[in-house]
Amino acid sequence: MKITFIIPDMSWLYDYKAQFSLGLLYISTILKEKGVEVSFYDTNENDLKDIPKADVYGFSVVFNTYDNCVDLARQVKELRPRSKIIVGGVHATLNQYDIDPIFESVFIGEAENTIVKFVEDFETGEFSEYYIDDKPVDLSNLIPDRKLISDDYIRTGSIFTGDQQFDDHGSTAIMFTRGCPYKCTFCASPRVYNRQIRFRDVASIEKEIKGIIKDYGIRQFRIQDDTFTIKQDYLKELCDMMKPLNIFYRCSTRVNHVTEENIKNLYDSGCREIGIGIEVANDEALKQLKKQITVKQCEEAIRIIKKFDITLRCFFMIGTPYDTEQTMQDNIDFIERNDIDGITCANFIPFPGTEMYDKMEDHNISLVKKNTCMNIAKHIEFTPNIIRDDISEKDHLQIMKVFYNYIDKRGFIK
Ligand code: B12
Ligand code: SF4
Repeated sequence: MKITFIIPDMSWLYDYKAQFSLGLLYISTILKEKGVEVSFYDTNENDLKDIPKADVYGFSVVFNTYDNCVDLARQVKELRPRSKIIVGGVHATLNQYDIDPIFESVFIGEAENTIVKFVEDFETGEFSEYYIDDKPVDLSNLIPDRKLISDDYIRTGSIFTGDQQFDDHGSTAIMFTRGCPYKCTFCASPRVYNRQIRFRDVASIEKEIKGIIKDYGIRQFRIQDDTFTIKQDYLKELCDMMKPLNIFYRCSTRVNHVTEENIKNLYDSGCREIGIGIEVANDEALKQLKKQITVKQCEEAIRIIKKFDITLRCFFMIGTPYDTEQTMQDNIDFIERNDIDGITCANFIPFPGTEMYDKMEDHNISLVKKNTCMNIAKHIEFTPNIIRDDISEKDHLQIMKVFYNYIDKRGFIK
């Protein structure tokens, strides 16, 4: 059996190759173990009509890539009518009842187990419409085989703010956990992982990191986890393992898991950049987003992190139904009074399957626009993605612009 995963348009990202989907690598690793021939076809660089023949074409979808994937899937079906087209990923999982029939099999949730069932079904020719993960995947010995894709999707340049480099051999992405126990109303994670977090064995992570150093000479890592800093004893064990490896990494943490002890452990084991999700520097708006943090906690976390030689990036989100002129000004004041090295600002999209999408009316949203503004970047026209009950789109945009103009002036928008 031959399966080709198709990489859709990701031109809105600065460097889409920089973080190739680990999810696809994980399932490709299992497929290879089962004797399947796996390849990737990148439509950002190649014309779809030149796609090599395969028995199965696969797409990994998030909300933002879904429409393009449907388009591509239709074109592939015309070119290769006898091939099977399958889909998986976060958006397929969350929006499972509204997936275009061009996708003949839809994978719901983690797919390391279900993809094996699919391979078995390929032998008989009897496929299911849905492949649903009915038990969590055993993470103990799961290591993605990076050799399945060419070096330039694995090895990227600097992952640190200001293009800092701590080593000359590039960087790569890695994950230590899956899931998150929190319930932020704008995030897909609570539905994808049912608010359960699972931790990989530290020994398996050590094997993966040592393998990357040996095979690629890479010593800089982007740790992609949602909340791996959540469990103190796990974090300690992990950091103790990483300390002697002479690596450098960036990661994210929730501010309520920032303690001096945690940050010291992170720093000593090579952490040189931390991202924290502030979202909005206003307690009432944070409460509405169910972020379960306060502005005071954010400032305390910043104070602790800045005791170390660690670059600090703060993530903000505008375009929500809770934006007011006051919250925009609160964001600005927050940035002015804290020692922050980098800002990333997201434009809120209510993803299907999140609380804010499912309970739109409770969150003051009357409509989610069809063509979404996926990112805040100079090359993308900036608009809110929702129509609010209380104010016009024009007024909402005016409010968002207060913060947008400020971060633009500060040089935080590329
Ligand atoms: C790391 C990460 C990134 C990285 C890497 C993205 C990537 N390509 O993997 C970067 C920074 C590039 C990124 C970018 C974006 N991201 Co992001 N990202 C994540 C994060 C934190 C982890 C993803 C991950 O690696 N998970 C671990 C792997 C093992 O899981 P997985 O990818 O879901 O794959 C498993 C299954 O889904 C399934 N599967 C996946 N694909 C397929 C395909 C087939 C055929 C099959 C059979 C199975 C299958 O099998 C895999 C193994 O079990 C998630 C949050 C989360 N925890 O999921 C957000 C998340 C996926 N991102 C999100 C978004 C919105 C984006 C952006 C659109 C942001 C933007 N505005 O630019 C872009 C889109 C880029 C893209 N095309 O993917 C949203 C998606 C929401 C949604 N409903 O779709 C999430 C859920 C966060 C959130 N806000 O809720 N992201
Ligand atoms: S935003 Fe972060 S903390 Fe909140 S549910 Fe999502 S992954 Fe968890």
